[in-house]
Formats: sequence, structure tokens, C-alpha cells
Amino acid sequence: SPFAYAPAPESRAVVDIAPSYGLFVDGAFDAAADGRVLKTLAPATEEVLSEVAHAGPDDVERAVRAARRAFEKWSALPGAARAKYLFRIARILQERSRELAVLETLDNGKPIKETRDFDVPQAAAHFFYHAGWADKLAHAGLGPDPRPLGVAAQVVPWNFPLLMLAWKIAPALATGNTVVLKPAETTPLSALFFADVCRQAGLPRGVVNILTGDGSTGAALVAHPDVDKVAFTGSTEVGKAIAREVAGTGKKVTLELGGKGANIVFDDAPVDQAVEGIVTGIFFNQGQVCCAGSRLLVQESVADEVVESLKRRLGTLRLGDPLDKNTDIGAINSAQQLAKIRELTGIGEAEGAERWSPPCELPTSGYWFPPTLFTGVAQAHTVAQDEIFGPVLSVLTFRTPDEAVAKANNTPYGLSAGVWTEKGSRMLAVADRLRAGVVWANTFNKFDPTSPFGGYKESGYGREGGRHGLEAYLDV
Ligand code: TXE
Repeated sequence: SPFAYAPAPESRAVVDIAPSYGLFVDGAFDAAADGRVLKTLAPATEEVLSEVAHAGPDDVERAVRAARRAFEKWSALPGAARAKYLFRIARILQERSRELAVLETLDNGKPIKETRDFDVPQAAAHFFYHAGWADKLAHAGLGPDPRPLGVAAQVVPWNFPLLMLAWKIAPALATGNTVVLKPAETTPLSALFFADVCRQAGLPRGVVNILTGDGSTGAALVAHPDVDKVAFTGSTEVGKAIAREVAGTGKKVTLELGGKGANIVFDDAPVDQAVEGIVTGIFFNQGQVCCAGSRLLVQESVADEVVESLKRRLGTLRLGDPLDKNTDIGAINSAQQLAKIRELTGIGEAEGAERWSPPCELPTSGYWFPPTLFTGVAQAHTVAQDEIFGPVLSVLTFRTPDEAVAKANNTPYGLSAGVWTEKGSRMLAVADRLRAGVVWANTFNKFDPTSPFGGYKESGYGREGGRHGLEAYLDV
């Protein structure tokens, strides 16, 4: 057929991946003190991409010391001087965006159109935005002379490796803090690329240090006595362990944890537009998004129409090679995450919810899961309560706005929600009663560095982005 699908793969040759990488401490790349390494795979193929150093306690010690030394000078620079470095970093991220997008797609498994159009430009946007704050902190409404905290220990997850790094490093540097950041064990490469960007920008040594490693590295970093501030994005379980660890130490902490976002669709919402928002809400990044709209709450009178339309739309999603520019659904990040998705969807079926996926061929190697809907879901079902963190949408219905609000709020989480209605008064009334850090109106998964982001309840505390995000890195 003249309309046959032609794959359009981005060239992986645009980025050089070295066979091994050291830790980035005090401006140089070095092996771990004990020589340990860990491998990082491409989740789409299970090919080993590279070997990175696995930092242990001695490396944590060295990195925190380097950050402490750098803090003296960095925090004493005029804000305008720090801004110049942040602007430079932002521009280099833009200039090297093609390399970075390919690298992130290879290491994470997400589609190139997401890394190209979202992760990398958003990361640059966070550096531009925070560069603008660096010389205006006295006007941030936080008192005349806000002070940096000192050394920030930052632990980030694998779902947005570069973007979560940007959310953490940009505000820390703008406010005069120095950083030791630990990327997730399955996605270390974009953080190491970022270390190279820091060097290229001439950032003074020790201001940013990158320790690759696993949870034990993260735990040692968080526990280090010379750390002043801990910023964590990851599982609720580890977030709680970190909160216990820092309790009583005086370290400041912000936590951005799990979610079970509700996308609430009223009967007056335009169905096609809502369906697009529902799809973006749960299938963006294979649903591995803390603020994913993983529960659809649809008004009973339009439930059948919305679900039918949603099924037709899911049939058009392309799953496959993440480097293909037409791919909508990439690979799941790790074997461990895939196992968790399989387990929870298995429980969903066993508990009696009805499971549906469009016909969809999965590649034979790599970690893959098809777009999946659960209908006939009750409030108490595991798939309505637990964060699956995969391309899996649970559909529930409601009759009245009160019922929609009650159901949306009925989880231990409170990170995100979406409301779809043409009625402005209803939009405002419902949004007001949702216990979620972000509520999107007739859209979903929209982000901007000017907006504070963060959770209620077990989704964590503190905000990242916007003016409120600065508070997490300042004493006032
Ligand atoms: O998270 P972990 P995992 C959720 C999602 C997912 C589940 C498990 O539901 O299925 O968590 O994912 C580091 N002290 N989210 O196991 O372990 C770890 O090395 C300090 C939601 O990958 O929390 C990594 O760098 N650090 C989420 C980071 O914490 C520790 C994003 C996150 O890993 C540590 C990711 C410790 N004791 C998963 N243990 C979101 N909020 O977006 C591990 N780490």
C-alpha cells in the first residue's frame, strides 16, 4: 500500500558512548575507590551500553568533601556570576540536544520523540528559568537576604533521568548550593553526559559531583553528616526510609514520591479531546510517571462512549524501536519494573477487573508491555489503589461531582489529577476539593519550570520549580 508504515529511526551514531565511565568528583572522572562497576543496558534490546563506576562510602566521602570546599567560593559569587554558568549550561544542553536525546532514549527505553520534544528541552528550560533567579533572590519574597543551605545530596530515579537532574541541580546552583547527585542504577548515562556539559561550561570544580551507583550509594550519601539538604525523587518506600534517616539530624529534606492520579471526565467534556488527554496522561513514558493519570474516572452516562473511543485510539499507538521517530510506546525501563507491572496486572485480573489490550506484537528481546485497560474496576481493587508505573489504565465510573471527588481522593497519594468539563464553575469547584499537588484543567501532563510541582499525603513534601522551589534550597 502507498500508505505502508515506514520506520524513521534516529541514528544512534550521533552519540559516542564510551565502554566505561568514572565518577565525576571535583571536576574529574575517576574510578570508584574499590574499583567496583555496574553495567547499564538498553532496555529495548538488553544490549550492554556501558559500564559505570559503582560509588562506595569512600567515594561519597570524597564527593561531599569536594562539594563542601566548592561551596565556600560558589556561595560567595554574586548571583549574576552564577547565572552566567547556568545560562551557559542551558545553551550547551540545547546545542547538544540531539546527542542527549539519543543517549537518553537508549539508556531509558522511552521514545525519541519524547526525549527530543520533552525531556531535553524541558531540562534546558529549567536551567534558563533558574539562571534568571540567581541574581534576584532578594526579590523572591523570601526575605532580603536568603542564604544557601550548603551541600545538597540529590537522589533521582530512572523515569526522567536528565529532567529530574535538571529539576534538582538548577535550583540548587542558582541559590548558591553545591551538589552531589546520584542517578538511578539503570540510567546513569545522561547524568555523566551532564557532567561533561558542566566541564564544557567551565563550572568551577566540585560545584556539581555525580556519583553513579545503586541504593546503597544513595543511602550512604543521604546519611553523610556533612550534607545539609536532601532532595529525593523515587519510591514512597525509599522516601519514607530517607525521612526516618534524616529525622533528628537537622538536614532539610524534600521528597517527591509515588502517585495514583485521577483523570476525571464529565459528560459535557469533548470526547475526542478528553481521549487524547487520557492517552497522554497514562501512556506518556509508558506510564512510568509519578503524576500519570493512571485512574480514569468517567461519568456513567458517557462511560461506554469514552471507553470505546479510547480503545479505538489505543489501536493506533505504535509500540517498538524507541529510536523510531514514529514510536509512541517504548520499552519498560528494567526487568524489575516489568515484573512489577506483570504482577500487579495479574492481581487486577485475579480480583475480577476486565483486562483489555489492542492487538499488538511485542519485540522478542527487551522489556515490553502493551497498552492495557482495566474496566469494571472497583475502588478496593489493587489496580485502583497501587501505583503500577506502567502503561496500564484503570477505568472507574461516577455519577455526581461529589462522588468523583471522593473517589479521586481515595488513595494514600496526592500528586496529580485532571478534570475535563466545559463548565468553568464546575472545574473550579472540583479542582478546589482535589487533594493533589497539581490539577490540570482540560489537559494532562503539562509541565513548566515556573510552576511548583510536588505532592500531598504520601506523595511527599516540598515543591520543585517556580518560586516555591527556591525555598527548598534557602534559609530565610
Ligand atoms: O525506586 P527507588 P525503584 C516508584 C514506582 C516504581 C517503584 C520502584 O512505583 O515501580 O517506585 O522503583 C535510589 N537510600 N517510583 O525501585 O528504589 C535508587 O538507587 C537512598 C516512583 O527504582 O526508590 C534510585 O536512584 N537512595 C518515582 C532512586 O533511589 C536509594 C520514580 C529511586 O529508586 C535507596 C521511580 C536508599 N535506601 C520509582 N534505595 C517517582 N516519584 O517518579 C534506592 N535508592
